[in-house]
Amino acid sequence: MSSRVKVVVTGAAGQIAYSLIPRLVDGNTFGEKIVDLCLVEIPQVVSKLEGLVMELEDSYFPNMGEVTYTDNFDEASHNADWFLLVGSIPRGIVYEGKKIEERSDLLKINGGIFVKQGEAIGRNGKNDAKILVVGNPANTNALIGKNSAGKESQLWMAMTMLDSSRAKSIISKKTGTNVKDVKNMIIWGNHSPTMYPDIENVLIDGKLGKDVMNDMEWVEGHFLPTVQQRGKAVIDSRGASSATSAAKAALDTIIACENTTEEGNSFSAAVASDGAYGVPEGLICGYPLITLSNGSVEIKRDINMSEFAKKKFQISIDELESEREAVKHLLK
Ligand code: NAX
Repeated sequence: MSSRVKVVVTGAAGQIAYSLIPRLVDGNTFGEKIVDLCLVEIPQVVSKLEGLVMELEDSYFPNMGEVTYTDNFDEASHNADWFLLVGSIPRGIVYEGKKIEERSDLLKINGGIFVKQGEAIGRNGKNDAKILVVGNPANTNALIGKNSAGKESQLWMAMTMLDSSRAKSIISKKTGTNVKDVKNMIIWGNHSPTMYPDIENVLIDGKLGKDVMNDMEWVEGHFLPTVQQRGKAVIDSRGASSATSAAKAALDTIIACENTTEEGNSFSAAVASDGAYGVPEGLICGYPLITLSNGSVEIKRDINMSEFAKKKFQISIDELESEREAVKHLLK
């Protein structure tokens, strides 16, 4: 295993990145490996990264390798092991005089970015590169990027770890269990309010959720809407989208991919469907994932879904299909 890892981060002057980047080099995420960072921003703000690099240098990170910054993604992408695609226009901000709240607007604005970035990753990234799309609409941005990259050996993911962590927190509060004992928290579908957080297959202190959390009124009336709308609730309160929790979720996704998954557990991210669980092929869909001891990341395939769960999941699959339809002109 290489003792160095190169990580490219887009949106590096944004609020998620400010919380994320220092923790990529603090020795917790990649262990003892030396981490080379390449930070990417748009030309209008790229100069701000000079200050961030100064702060990184001033922070005493023994595992930090070479740190560079650029507004040229193509240049940044050479031989990278990890791509954290955070850069995009977030919900809630005013863009060209209009407040961006609808997914359709986000799709339009952000879709184009991911064609170019995908092509560069396919051409220049390592053959076994892992790509985590955080920028919304994350699943469909990843679909566009993966399609443009055209390299099956690279793993494209869209982030649903934050949704999974939010769901774990609610369950832990409800049951008085520490979050670390809430496992196998699956987020099915899209990173959007249609996602289905699987309350039946989650393991709470080793017990199946369906045996512990059987108050369906609470599940439907509180649990599902709270997880599904949590992003909006944070925006309404902070006036900005989730940042430190999103950064932690990105780090947790990397850690989950870099380490073998323990028996019975899984982690959440959206990856391309190969038809698993009846999802149309190619859609970037939230699944339970496991990392095998040889390092490969796979969909966990032995989850039983109730009719209730399947119905909820289908709503999100339908949304992913309609998003794919909306960006079909960007797909090769
Ligand atoms: P910020 O607006 O603070 O930062 C975004 C940064 O991206 C800006 O500095 C901007 O200049 C840069 N950028 C835009 N286009 C770029 C490009 N083509 N190349 C490089 N950089 C580019 O947003 P922030 O709060 O950091 O959020 C970033 C994205 O994460 C948003 O799309 C947001 O919606 C999304 N989120 C995704 C979450 C998830 O769970 N998947 C949760 C949190 C967050 O809502």
